[in-house]
Amino acid sequence: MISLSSKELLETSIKEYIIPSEKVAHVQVGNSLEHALLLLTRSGYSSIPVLDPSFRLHGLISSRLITDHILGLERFEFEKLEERKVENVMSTDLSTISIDSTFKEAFNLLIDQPFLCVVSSEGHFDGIMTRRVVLKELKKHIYQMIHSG
Ligand code: 4BW
Repeated sequence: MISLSSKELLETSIKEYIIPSEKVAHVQVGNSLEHALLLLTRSGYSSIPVLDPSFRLHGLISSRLITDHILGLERFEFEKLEERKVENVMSTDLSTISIDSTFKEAFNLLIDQPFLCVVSSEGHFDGIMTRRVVLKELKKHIYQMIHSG
């Protein structure tokens, strides 16, 4: 196996590490909060992308954002789950990377976020890069350094 130096690893493209869009659980613009909550619960993920039919990224929706939104003064207003759409509640404040980004760029951003959306310059959603993938690669790299040193 070819062993990369730490500098080489940081400069590696993220291309081979991304989870492709077809494997990413997501909701579509226009979906109700109820649909999003069902998908979040079934998939087990706490936050997922909101896309349109052309696979353009609009934001992220999470169980936390949904429960906060339906929380009334003394009760959960469950009727809002059916009435409201994901685009009214999703977060749009997100950092994205491109498929040509380096491991180093992703690594820095993944310190504060569990995953990053990979988006092309035309706004097409290509997939996600997760913290887990980065940790796995770092673990492999550290073990290789220990065993070669
Ligand atoms: O259903 C799950 N399957 C597996 N294999 N692992 C899971 C699952 N749910 C959670 N996990 C684990 C992962 O290690 O818990 C971590 C935190 O999950 P999260 O954030 O809070 O739901 C997971 O870490 P990760 O793989 O580094 O993923 C980071 C975040 O990326 C997840 C989730 O918001 C998003 N994500 C990951 N894979 C996804 C996805 N979103 C949609 N579709 C996917 N395939």
